[in-house]
Amino acid sequence: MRRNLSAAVLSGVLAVSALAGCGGGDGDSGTASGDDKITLGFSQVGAESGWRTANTKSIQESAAAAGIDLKFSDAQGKQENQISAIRGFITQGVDVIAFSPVVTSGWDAVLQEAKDADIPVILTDRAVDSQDTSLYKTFIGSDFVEEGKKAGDWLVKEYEGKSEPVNIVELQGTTGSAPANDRQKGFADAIAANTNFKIVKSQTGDFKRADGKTVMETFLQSTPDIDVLYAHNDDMGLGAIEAIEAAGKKPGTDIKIITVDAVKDGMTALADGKINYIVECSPLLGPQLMDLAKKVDAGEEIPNRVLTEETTFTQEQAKTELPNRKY
Ligand code: GYE
Repeated sequence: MRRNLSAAVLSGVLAVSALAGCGGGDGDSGTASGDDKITLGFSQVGAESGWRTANTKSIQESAAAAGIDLKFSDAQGKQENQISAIRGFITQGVDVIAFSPVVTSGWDAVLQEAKDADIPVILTDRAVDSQDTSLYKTFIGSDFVEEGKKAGDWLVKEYEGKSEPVNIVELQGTTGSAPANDRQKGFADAIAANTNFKIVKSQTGDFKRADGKTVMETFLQSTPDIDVLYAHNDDMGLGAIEAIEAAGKKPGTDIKIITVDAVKDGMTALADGKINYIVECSPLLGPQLMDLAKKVDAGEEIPNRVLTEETTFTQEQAKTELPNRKY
């Protein structure tokens, strides 16, 4: 945009921003080069799930709509790739860095490097365990403990008044990731008072459909009397459905299934009766992220936590919602 302005206007704008720059903080470094387009470096986890694909699309489309120059990097599920992507963004001198940390720990050093370079960082979707919260400006995303709790609350209601044993198997998300840790905790807390509920197996399926299938196969072989599957995302649940059907059982009936995300494929299985309940987790974080990036770049105050609003779906609700589902 700046390129279309006359030289006179341009120098005026530069003078103002130079003055503003005297106050320190996070002025738009792009301004100094005569281009006021914000450059946002974004390091994505990978493409492990339908949720992730929808999240990537949301970020790319919203950046284009907001006139933000997005440098997008796919870490293919590896923390070391994310760390080098962030270091690359620092070297390039982007205005803002955002990333979705694959795991919670091990970020202090690279976040300190970004801070030393005066580049604000926005955590997107997943949290880090850094004690020093000044290493990032804000965290935008869901409350994963709450999601796990909603899953557990539904199960408690489902078996209300019944005292027979309920054998639960759990497919965890990526080991060490915030959603896996928190969805496990929220669920365990919610069912804790029900002494007849037992989590008989709990293993990671890395948020992937293929892994959900293979891990469920081993669960079915070792544990004949599974009543419930709690999967930390739809994709693992959908993979597990294939394993359950191959074992001659009826998903949703012989084994009750609860998942998290509510992507279209999950909602379809829910409407078809193969899943019993889904806790929504919205991947559509792009518009809010662009808004926050602009504000942080302008040195404006932003809240240190931006929470995503979400709901839950029963089979009946899924039938109504499915035609409107955007992802
Ligand atoms: O639930 C899962 C994805 O971090 C909230 O990551 C995200 C999770 C999401 O792979 O499907």
